[in-house]
Amino acid sequence: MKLYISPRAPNPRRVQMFLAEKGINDLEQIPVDLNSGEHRSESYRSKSPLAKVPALELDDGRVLTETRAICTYIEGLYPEPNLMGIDATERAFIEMADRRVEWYFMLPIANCVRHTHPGLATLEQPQFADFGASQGEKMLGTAQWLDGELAKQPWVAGDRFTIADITAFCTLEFAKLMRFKAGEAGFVHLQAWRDKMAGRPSAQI
Ligand SMILES: N[C@@H](CCC(=O)N[C@@H](CS)C(=O)NCC(=O)O)C(=O)O
Repeated sequence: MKLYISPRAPNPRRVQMFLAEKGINDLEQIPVDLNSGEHRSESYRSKSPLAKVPALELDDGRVLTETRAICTYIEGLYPEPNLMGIDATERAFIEMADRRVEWYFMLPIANCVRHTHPGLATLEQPQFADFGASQGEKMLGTAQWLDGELAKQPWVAGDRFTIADITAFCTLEFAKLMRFKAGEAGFVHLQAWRDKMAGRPSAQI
């Protein structure tokens, strides 16, 4: 299998952290240069038609995209340590937390960065600065919610480390591009959790 990634991009990083947590370190990783538009090339689009990373090319040539789908596949192949839930109930609650983070935290942060940061102008055209700024405000509501969750439980989805922590951590690290730091914004529990996450070997990627 081959994993197509992009250094510093949050979604590939989610898969890279997921692999690291599973102790998988022999999967071939192929960098795709987003700045030069390599992901829009015909050859990359033949693998990922919507021109997105990450993408996982299977040994039979089929290609999986979408971070959660790739992680679901890896979890199936390498069940330990379990990161996505061991039974129907746990799987559903972890997925709920992960999707909340993805849709209501990662998406507005990505929109804010993509529409306001000059470095992202090559990816996002046209950039709508006002829309970006409003998305930056909107994500504060989710940060507040996350801060409350982490005040009462050690991890994003509850009492153990899961894929939802990986999604939230990669999102928060990406939010540095919009100069957001949880502690400075008053979210002390979110900051403490982020600092704990930053100490994991998988976070060094
Ligand atoms: N929903 C997708 C999102 C993938 C995505 O947006 N990837 C970004 C990098 S983090 C990308 O490929 N951006 C290139 C572009 O938008 O042109 C997933 O979960 O993998």
